[in-house]
Amino acid sequence: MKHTLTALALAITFAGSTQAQTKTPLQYGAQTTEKRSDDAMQKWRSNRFGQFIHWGLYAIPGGVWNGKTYNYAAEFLKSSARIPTSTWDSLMYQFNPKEFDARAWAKMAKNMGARYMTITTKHHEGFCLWPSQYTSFHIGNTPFRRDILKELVEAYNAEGIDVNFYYSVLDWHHPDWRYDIQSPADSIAFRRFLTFAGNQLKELATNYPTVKAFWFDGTWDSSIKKNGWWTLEMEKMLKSVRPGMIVNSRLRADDFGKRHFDSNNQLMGDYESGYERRLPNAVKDVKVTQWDWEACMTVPENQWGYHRDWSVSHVKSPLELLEMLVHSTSMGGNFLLNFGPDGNGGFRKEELHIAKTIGNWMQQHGNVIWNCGYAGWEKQDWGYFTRQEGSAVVNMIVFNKPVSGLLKVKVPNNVKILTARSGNKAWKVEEIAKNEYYIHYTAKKMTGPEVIVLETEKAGQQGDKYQEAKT
Ligand code: H79
Repeated sequence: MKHTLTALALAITFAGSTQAQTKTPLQYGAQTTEKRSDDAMQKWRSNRFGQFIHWGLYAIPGGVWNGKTYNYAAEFLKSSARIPTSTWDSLMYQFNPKEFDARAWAKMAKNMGARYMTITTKHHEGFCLWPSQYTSFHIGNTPFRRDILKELVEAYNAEGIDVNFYYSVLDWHHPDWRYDIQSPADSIAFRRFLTFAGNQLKELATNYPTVKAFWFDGTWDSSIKKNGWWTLEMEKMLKSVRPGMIVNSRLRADDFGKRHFDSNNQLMGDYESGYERRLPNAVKDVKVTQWDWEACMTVPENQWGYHRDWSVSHVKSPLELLEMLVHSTSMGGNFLLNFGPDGNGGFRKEELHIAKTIGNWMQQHGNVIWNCGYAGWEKQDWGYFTRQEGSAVVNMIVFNKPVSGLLKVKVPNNVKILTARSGNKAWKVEEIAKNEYYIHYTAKKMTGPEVIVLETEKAGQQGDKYQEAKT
């Protein structure tokens, strides 16, 4: 039956390529076909820069078990070192992060320029950073006891930073979790599991009323793909408990188990969350500017939770990460930069250095990031454009200065550049061809990514000043 349905869906989708109006009927597909324009979504979008925090029991071993270092992601240590669940779970009796100071974390994020923070309320290990009434595997039963989630929400909100909740549906602790449904017994167990997860989600949305968004993970297994109805039910439930709630596309599966984008190619959830440790190509992938999206990024190649040894892969520099933030903004997306505090609640020195360096730049230039997005202008080699929606001002963020000092800018038809400035320094603007300019960027040396602000004007139709070549 399922195959027949899939074949039917394929046939309809195929036919749809010639007859655009033919759609696969879906019960659990996308709920809207456009970007959300309500205040909550506009706020999420305007934040642009977020701090991701992965914190759980995995921070204690930090990738090392019985003297052996496992180089795969620290939060996967239970799986990499094949540690039995009862052994792993007993790490909770060691969880006592004496240095933890929610207000210090929030200040660091604020100084970095982050406008939102996404925290792992529960990662794949199943350990909860809040005292959940639906499991005993939570922070309240550790020596630390304090409600870490509550302290974080209060401290970040006090700094004016929105807090979003990461929640892994995949759960290595819960006995009813299934990777697939292969028997009636699996089906019954998994139903109990979905009820458990639904209860926890409702508990989070109810008890932490300022939560702005849910960031779902661990939703790629067949068990979830066969229960697309549940992913829609969760989206609806969270939005009814908290109007304005935002959910990522990773939660969702449709009637056919299609994820992120439904069988009619419509984005499910409120924004696309498929960009993990990579960014859309700034030239080839401009289609992403049509919907909301967010990229999440690690500092080393693939470590989210705290790992003691960062020597085995490239560790990104503050400048590389800053360029990724600008790149994301220029394509209308958010950038979520990950931090993995250690078992004591402290950040490693590399992370502190990144936060400080990006923060120094953001304090001067944050206004080309926050509230900004895709400018609609053709990408050039020297860097990126951003623009506040509807504004006549376009920002250039220059990362690579050409040896000529001439920065090429191509404008859309009937747009004229009036001035180009960095602070109170004006750069010469020279029109060189139809819809093409040079900005004479004569600065002797760059000390960081330079911001040049272009004042533009809508021009009338241009005459025949520029002749087209006949070839
Ligand atoms: O939270 C971070 C990661 O821990 C999480 N998502 C980000 C945001 C993540 N979960 N899984 N993955 C990323 C990738 C999964 C890789 C796997 Fe495997 C492939 C899991 C099972 C097969 C590698 C090989 C790990 C175990 C076996």
